Amino acid sequence: MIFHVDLDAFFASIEQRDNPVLRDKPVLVGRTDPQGKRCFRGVVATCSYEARRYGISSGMPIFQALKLCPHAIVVEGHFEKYRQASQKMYAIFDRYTFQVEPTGIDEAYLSFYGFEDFYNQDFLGVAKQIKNAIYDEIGITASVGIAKNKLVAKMASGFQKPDGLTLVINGKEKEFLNPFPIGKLFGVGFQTEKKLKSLGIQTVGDLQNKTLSFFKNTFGKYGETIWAWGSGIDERVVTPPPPAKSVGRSITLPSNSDNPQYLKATLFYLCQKIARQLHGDELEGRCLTTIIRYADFSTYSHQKILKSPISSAFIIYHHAQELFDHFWTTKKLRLIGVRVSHFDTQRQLQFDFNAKEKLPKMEKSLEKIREKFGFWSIYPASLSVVTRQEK
Ligand code: TTP
Ligand code: MG
Repeated sequence: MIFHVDLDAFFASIEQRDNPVLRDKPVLVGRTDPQGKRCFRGVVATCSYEARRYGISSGMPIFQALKLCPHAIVVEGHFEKYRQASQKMYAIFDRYTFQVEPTGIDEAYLSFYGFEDFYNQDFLGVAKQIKNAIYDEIGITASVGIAKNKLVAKMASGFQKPDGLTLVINGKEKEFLNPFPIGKLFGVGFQTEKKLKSLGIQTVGDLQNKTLSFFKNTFGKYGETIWAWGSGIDERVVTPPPPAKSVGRSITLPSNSDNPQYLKATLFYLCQKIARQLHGDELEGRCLTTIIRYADFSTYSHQKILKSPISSAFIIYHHAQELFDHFWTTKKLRLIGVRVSHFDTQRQLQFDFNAKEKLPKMEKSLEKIREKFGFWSIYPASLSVVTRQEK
């Protein structure tokens, strides 16, 4: 089975969570840039479900929204909070399956193929647990759609929003999609909707009554996909993203600066952010890069290859600062960044030699392994020099 999980009115729900005055009220969140620095109050990024009752939706100019609902409360977004909530959501998913495909800051596909016995086929139960965990740990509601493929799961998660839970039983995909207006079918944009309607196709059911060749002839390859999706057929698999190749952070300074103290404090701040992610993802990197952009936009990056992989904020900062001191010309900067890359794929186990009482036990275990597989089957890395000569 596949789940599609989508947080409800995400940005607005977080604002309502943190400010009781906003609860149960029509709330509009102004568009925020991803760094959370400036808020564009011109357009609605999202709005609470109380506001949606007035016909307000994402992307609508705020002045227009306020005409529909004059008592709506407009708030600025707080991107850092949304990022944290999103991270928590993904951490919850990881507890239930490792097959997670993120599709946005507040939504993802989760695959449970291979987990049928593990969860006793009780996917409604799993979905309820995930919804409860999101509510308890993040403080907002989510909607979940469950189906045998991505398309139907996605349509199901939106079916009973907010706080929805919809399971489409195997074999009932076509029936479930039948009544949806054609414009609501995932993959159908505004232009296609117009064209489909002009052909007399108002609902997904109307699409299902047409043949595949009709769609192929009218829309080409895209038509095949739309026809298949409308018929509840979707072969796409849930694909987790490839592992990160680097972890980096940069910041455009609020105003250009040549104050070394301030610049280094910013550098240290970035290193702490990077370390948090590296620790969370259990990564260590051997290459450190600093990026500096001067007021005239000229940009330089400098790299340093390290003897051993690093993930600690203090050590990242130690090397970043060294590079920075070496290359910065003391002219004003507008951007500063740090990146750690070249991750170690094989992490070495560290024996804790300080725990002396454990040593005899550990050595006895080593001896047992050697009795069975020979001395060189297991040895401290420091012996590799010997092995090269003796083996
Ligand atoms: P969505 O999941 O599309 O919307 P939503 O969570 O607000 O509402 P729903 O209950 O229908 O899922 O997007 C997630 C967040 O992304 C949303 O809260 C705000 C942001 N966003 C924008 O900034 N601009 C946009 O145009 C859209 C659609 C979303
Ligand atoms: Mg959402």
